[in-house]
Amino acid sequence: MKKRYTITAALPYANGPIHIGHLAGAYIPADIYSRFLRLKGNDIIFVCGSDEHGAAIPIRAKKEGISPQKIIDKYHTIIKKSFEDFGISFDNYSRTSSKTHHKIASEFFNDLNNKKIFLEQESEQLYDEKENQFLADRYVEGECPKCNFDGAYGDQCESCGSSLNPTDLINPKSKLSGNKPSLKKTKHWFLPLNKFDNFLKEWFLKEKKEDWKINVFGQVKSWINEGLKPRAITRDLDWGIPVPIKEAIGKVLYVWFDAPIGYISSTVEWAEKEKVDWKPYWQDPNTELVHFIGKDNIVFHCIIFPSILKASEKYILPTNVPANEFLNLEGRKISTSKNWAIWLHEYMKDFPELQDTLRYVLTANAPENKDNDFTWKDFQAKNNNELVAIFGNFINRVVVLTQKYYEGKTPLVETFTEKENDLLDKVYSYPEKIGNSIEKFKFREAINTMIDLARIGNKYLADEEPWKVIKSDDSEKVKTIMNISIQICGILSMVCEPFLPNTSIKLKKQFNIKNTNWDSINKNSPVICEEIEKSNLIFRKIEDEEIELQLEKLNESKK
Ligand code: B3M
Ligand code: ZN
Repeated sequence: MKKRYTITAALPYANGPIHIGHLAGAYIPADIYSRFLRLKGNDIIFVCGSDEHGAAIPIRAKKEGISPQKIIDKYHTIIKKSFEDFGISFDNYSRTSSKTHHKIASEFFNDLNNKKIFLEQESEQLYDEKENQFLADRYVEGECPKCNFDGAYGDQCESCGSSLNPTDLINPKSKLSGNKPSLKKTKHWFLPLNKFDNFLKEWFLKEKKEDWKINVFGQVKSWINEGLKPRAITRDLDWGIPVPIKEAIGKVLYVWFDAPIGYISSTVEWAEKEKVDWKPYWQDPNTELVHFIGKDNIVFHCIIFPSILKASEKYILPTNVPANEFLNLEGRKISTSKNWAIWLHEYMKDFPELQDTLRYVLTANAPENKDNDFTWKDFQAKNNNELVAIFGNFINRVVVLTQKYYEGKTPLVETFTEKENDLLDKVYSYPEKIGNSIEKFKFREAINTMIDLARIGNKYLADEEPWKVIKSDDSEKVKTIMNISIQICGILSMVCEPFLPNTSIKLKKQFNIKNTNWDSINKNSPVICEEIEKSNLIFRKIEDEEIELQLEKLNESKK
């Protein structure tokens, strides 16, 4: 049955370029899911955009000695380009500095404020005497009171994922002056999460058990059970969306209040361009809303944003939040400040035609249920032993042999033996098998199943040895072998699309495949090529020297 889906991927902060951890955590899984659902003929919108508020931006601006506006313009452009390079198929990629977003976020605040949802409260907040500034969120770092990680931000510990208030930090330090902050009184607007306790217990704990990932469910459950406290949703900062009421002059909305609303603004922007109504995507209870994020964003997407949506009374709640764990790099935590990362724009310079290889490796090795490690050696091995030796080799043999024996045309076969029919049944069951894994957010399983299909094809050719049979003059047998092999290539060209979009384009062109629906290739309408195009290999081997170079580059940043 066709359904409507609103799919979102975390809005990256426009305070730096993006790296492989970002791709693996949210964007590749979201893209696989979106591409698959589109190919199944569903009505889907896949939205994202740059997160351009919050302390992260002015902090970076200060570091680079340019204005916050220049920072967001610079990184928004770089990030957007990286997503295009890696084939992330957003229907809209927006930015939270847009007029539309400022308007929609302000309306959200006003609506909830009019409904008297917020708590207004004076409290003592951390203040940097030297810089004359309150120290919100990332302006302050200290020890996490929950896990003792030294380097937790004022609003969040990236190590254990807890959401914090700046005053919770042990030994806080100003990121501006390095000084120990003092306390100063200021008024803020709070979202009383404690009052959403019943709602969250009802909506989350009761309804959501079965189909949510255990890593996500467990975290959220323990936060709800620990008891939630009010969270300030305004800040004393000079960068952000001004709080749209008179009593709050000089204050801005907390970035985590406005950023998730950015998903809605991005949808509105898309709908205006497409001249369609955005509302069904956010307000029709039949729509499935799915947020793809990294684990450090769980609390915001499973507790805070749903409470905001609930309070607004008009919006649907997420059906699922399939958050990933973290990807490490060569055994160490990826770190922007330590330059321990593989930046996508740099990868593109070194491997300009290997986007699908990176997508493949990051999916096959995705940190789906636990943190995982990316190593350059594994990257090379997966490319050479799986993409080249299995997938690419199979396709290439089929193309070359069909050219050689039948001038690129699929040989027609009248009847298949029982054994051959069994094999055909088996290979045609793969789209459904792969689809089932994708629907369950098991992308590793899905991509392994895809490679298994190529493995079956490869083994079939190796076992049947058409190059020997042809010499024995059994031309009917050779026709059958090549016909079946071409059918497997057809299935592969379709099922690889969510994972390897560039490869899929090449294969569909090569095998002259016009249909673009996941279910259009089946046993009753197999791929029969009139003309298989000769073409270059679809994958290429990665040499040891290329990997050495990458390792050297990475080790440079250790110094
Ligand atoms: N800007 C990403 C991060 O935590 C954050 C996500 C917003 S999603 C609404 O790096
Ligand atoms: Zn912690």
